[in-house]
Amino acid sequence: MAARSLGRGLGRLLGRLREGRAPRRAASGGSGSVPAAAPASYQALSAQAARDPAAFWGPLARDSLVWDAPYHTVCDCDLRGGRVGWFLGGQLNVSVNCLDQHVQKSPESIALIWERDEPGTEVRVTYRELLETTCRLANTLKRHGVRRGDRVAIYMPVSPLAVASMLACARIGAVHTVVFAGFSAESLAGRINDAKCKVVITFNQGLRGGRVVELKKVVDEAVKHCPTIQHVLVAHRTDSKVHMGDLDVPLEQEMAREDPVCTPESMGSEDMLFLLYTSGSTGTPKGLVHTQAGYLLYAALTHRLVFDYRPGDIFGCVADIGWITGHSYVVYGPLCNGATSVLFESTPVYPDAGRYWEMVQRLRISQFYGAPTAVRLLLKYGDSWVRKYDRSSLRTLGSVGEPINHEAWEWLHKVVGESRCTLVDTWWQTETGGICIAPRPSEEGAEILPGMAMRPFFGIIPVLMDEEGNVVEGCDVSGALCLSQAWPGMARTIYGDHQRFLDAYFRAYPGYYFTGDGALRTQGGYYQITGRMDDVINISGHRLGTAEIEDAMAAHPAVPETAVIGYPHDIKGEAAFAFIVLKDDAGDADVVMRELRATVASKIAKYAVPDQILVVKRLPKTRSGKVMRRLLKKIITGKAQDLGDTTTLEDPGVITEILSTYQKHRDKRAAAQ
Ligand code: 7RM
Repeated sequence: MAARSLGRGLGRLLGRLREGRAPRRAASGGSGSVPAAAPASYQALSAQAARDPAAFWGPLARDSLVWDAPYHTVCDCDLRGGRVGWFLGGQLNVSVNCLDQHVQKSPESIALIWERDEPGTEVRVTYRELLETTCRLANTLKRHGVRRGDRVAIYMPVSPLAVASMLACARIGAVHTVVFAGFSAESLAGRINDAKCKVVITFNQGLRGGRVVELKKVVDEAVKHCPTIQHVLVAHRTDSKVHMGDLDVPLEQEMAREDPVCTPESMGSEDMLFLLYTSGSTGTPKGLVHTQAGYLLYAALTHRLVFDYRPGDIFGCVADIGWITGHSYVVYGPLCNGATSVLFESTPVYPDAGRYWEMVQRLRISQFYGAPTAVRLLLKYGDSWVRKYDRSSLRTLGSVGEPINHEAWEWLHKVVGESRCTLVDTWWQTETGGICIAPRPSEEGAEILPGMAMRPFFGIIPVLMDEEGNVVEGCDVSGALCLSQAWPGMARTIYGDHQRFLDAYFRAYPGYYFTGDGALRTQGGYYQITGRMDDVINISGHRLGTAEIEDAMAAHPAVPETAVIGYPHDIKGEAAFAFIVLKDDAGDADVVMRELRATVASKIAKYAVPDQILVVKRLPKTRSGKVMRRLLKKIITGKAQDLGDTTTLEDPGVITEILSTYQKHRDKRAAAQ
């Protein structure tokens, strides 16, 4: 179901954007450009959203969301002060928008297809069923003391109950914080404590790639250190009986006793909807706050227009709900649009490398949205795993989370999409709430260039900055990517630390939101993201601060100093390289390294474990004692002959020392392969 009747003029324009893209031209590989013969709808809308955001977003919000009370002010934003507010005075409930409005019209339409780990055992959930489950869960939360404004942690893999948990929080005005179920007990505890959660919802166990994941055990370990937790609600994914302690509540049993109806709380547009933790270049992960109306509208509209979602489509985003992609494009965007959303529990290679495409064939998926890291992995297995299955249902392919290299883009486009599907490389962040730069929407049939996010969404105004903080104009230029105008989906603050929010995003370039990424503006005014400019790395699409890995390793008594650097990796996109200094009495270095790997896995998560660890005598430091990671990066990426300015080094001799240690390490690794 598309958004309800859109504002008259806008509705017509947006309608034109979706309709009659008749000769569905394949995205050109950069060579022959496709003429943009269509009406100037994308440009007209972009111009309007830039010129008068209130006139653009106001009618859209009014007409495409279900409100309890109308807003009186569309937009009260001042990026100079980091102040963002949308649809002030308005009242609504997000779960009503995602469930009740569709149940009223077509209760038996399918909301979710749970693609379980075991292929061929998918479960379909109708909008009516999902509403009922959500209400029972909401009532269970209430019975266990959860009130409007309270925080609830969700430590669950992708599943209908996880989605119902999110929506149940939304229904009663509680704030969810989903923690990716691959995070360690310590990471989970850190997030629960920062958010002061009252309740955590989990499963006895998870199943992924045929393996059992002991979720409840991780939660048990975490909540020992979480004084605010009053209850642990435990659902069952497997038959295994887990130990139930004082805090534990059997979820399904409790839900069965509850009323399947729950009156929704009427929430203010700017009340908190959820917190989601993400890594920055310094400190512990930050809990970004997203609010109700603006977030929902932005997720729903981008879902509809970037992916060309149409009623009846089966939307397949394979992201985990522990990341923002899962929030916006597995749950909130698709459900607000009344779509059928696929919940993918498994891995791209289980039981074999054909899993995605076998699923596409079996479920008749129309849009497939995934991460480049999986594409790079799958293309190594060869084309036959793809060609074996019928992909004729696919219309749009999407990529997210990290830059997509040329080879992966071409493979996805030509082999998976048979050069027939539109491929959208979508750039956005936890902070932005939804897609900000992507090849669609656009003028009808407009060209798509490989490896490029390309066009800003409506209301997104990208600006490039040079090192002095001046705006860089023109084409074929690069700079720090900033956005100069507020949009409804953006995060409002960092939970409990608004100053950190201002410092992280609004201080470097006053009056602008700074993304942390660098970008290139090409001929034609397209944007290509070049990567992070800070100490954030991206391992298999998982965002991680190098400082977090360093902090975890610093817990080891034999390791006084570390420096972690990201470097390019064939499949993961980036991997972590750790330089460590050992104490004189550290003992066997191999033992220490093994312990360090285990420490990082238990303090953060397995994916955060460095691929390479190198013992050095000392780190390159400035006279004021700062580690010059820039130089280490040059060394491990083979650019040691071009180190740039090294005059601030306390002792320039350290470079030759580390370089020779590194070269020995590299040669040894090469010989071992
Ligand atoms: C959605 C998501 C955000 C960071 C971002 C970038 C990188 C994301 C792309 C990309 C190049 C893309 N949220 N990134 N998408 N880089 N092209 N299409 O990933 O908060 O977890 O990460 O990811 O560096 O700042 S996130």
